[in-house]
Amino acid sequence: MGDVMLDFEDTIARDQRIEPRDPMPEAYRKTMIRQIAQHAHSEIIGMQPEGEWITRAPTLRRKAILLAKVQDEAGHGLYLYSAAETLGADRGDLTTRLIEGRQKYSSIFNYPTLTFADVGVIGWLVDGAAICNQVPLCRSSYGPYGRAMIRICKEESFHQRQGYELLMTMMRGTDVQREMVQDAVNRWWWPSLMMFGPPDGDSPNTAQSMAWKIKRHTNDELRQRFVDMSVPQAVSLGVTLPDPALRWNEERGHHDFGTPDWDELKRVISGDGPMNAARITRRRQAHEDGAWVRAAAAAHARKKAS
Ligand code: FAQ
Repeated sequence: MGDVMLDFEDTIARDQRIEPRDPMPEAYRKTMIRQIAQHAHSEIIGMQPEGEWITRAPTLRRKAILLAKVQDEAGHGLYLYSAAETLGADRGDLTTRLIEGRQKYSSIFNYPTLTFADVGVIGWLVDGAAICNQVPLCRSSYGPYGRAMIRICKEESFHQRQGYELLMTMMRGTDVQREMVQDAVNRWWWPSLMMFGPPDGDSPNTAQSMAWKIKRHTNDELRQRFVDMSVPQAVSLGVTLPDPALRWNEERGHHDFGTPDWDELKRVISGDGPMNAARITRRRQAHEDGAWVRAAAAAHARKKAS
């Protein structure tokens, strides 16, 4: 066991990847499964808020773009479940944990999408925050996770740009369209900041995950990076970010900003957000609807093996 730990620590110290068959401490394996599963569930549940607008997209072009984006999120979920399987997790078990409320997914997907402007704002802010968080994860110490993240980030970048382009189009439209965009920004800004997790002083996992080089930056560092990145984009778009405390701090070389409502984050994480119940009910229903496909695939596999 001593040697196992030494090999592992040495690989981490040399900034090399841990691969599925490499020795690893049980706590590292558990942490990786937790983070990857939460991430996979987020991609799958994350199809719902925008998916609700596929049948109501304003043009054929917007509908085709939205369909492709939502399908990409499904693909991300599948790569990530595969990455979790390399650590010995069982995909069926992970899904059961999700639909029984025993495993988390990102708080952001528990807010409603009220107008089509929400589709643009999710692309701009939610995919923007996801990229900010996930680009450093391409260098995460667990090989299959880091490699999955490279492709995911490329697709998320495209998603972010399509959201921004949709919003630019709406901002060039009518007063009502501009109001829709501003209203969506007002509703999604603070939940987007919460995607980065609790503040560093209140994050039980950050120190160990940084030591293991799973996470490369703390939650607060990435949140700051996201704010700094979003402010000039908001100016170009012509929208106001709903934070009276937001201002450039010359000394720090960063924007100062207000404090998110951390009690709201705790409520949403613990299942008490505006759309938690609806999201899980829908996921459970989809899982039940797919039972015949899983049974058919298993029967086919048995037949081929015999
Ligand atoms: N919501 O000690 P920390 C996307 C949990 S994908 C819910 O800071 P950690 C693509 C956390 O799991 C979005 N739970 O934990 C898309 C931990 O749980 P525990 C998802 C949260 O792991 C776009 C506890 O609180 N992205 O958006 C949240 O070091 C558009 C304590 O927190 C990822 O999953 C939260 N916001 O850091 C799809 C990225 N924050 O230990 C569709 C990978 C924290 O009680 C449309 N994950 N928790 O079981 C990560 O980078 C990290 O896991 C963090 C949390 C940063 C999320």
